[in-house]
Amino acid sequence: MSSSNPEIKEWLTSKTRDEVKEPSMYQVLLINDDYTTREFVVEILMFVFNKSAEESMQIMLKVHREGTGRCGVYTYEVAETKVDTVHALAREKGFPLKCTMEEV
Ligand code: TYC
Repeated sequence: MSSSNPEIKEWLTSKTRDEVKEPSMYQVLLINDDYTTREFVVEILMFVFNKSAEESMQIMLKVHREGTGRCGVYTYEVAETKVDTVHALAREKGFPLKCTMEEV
């Protein structure tokens, strides 16, 4: 901060505050259902959410047992794209798989 003028100093400070504000983050959740196959859910977790085979299996089983589970945390646009991709791939295969996003 080089200015000694308090007004300029305040303007520079508030400008800096605005610029460093972190983006809101969103968790993407898978929802359990009785029709989507376990194999398809594992494939979704591996190829859409970049999880290992082992982690995908663990997340799928958690969703299967508890009703929902977190696939990842992303910025708004990335989370929205992942949700749309899951729904598009599921629709293509005739599965009712649902996915949601919520701010964390
Ligand atoms: N419950 C499904 C079955 O038994 C598997 C499943 C897991 C479906 C997770 C959806 O998000 C899901 N075939």
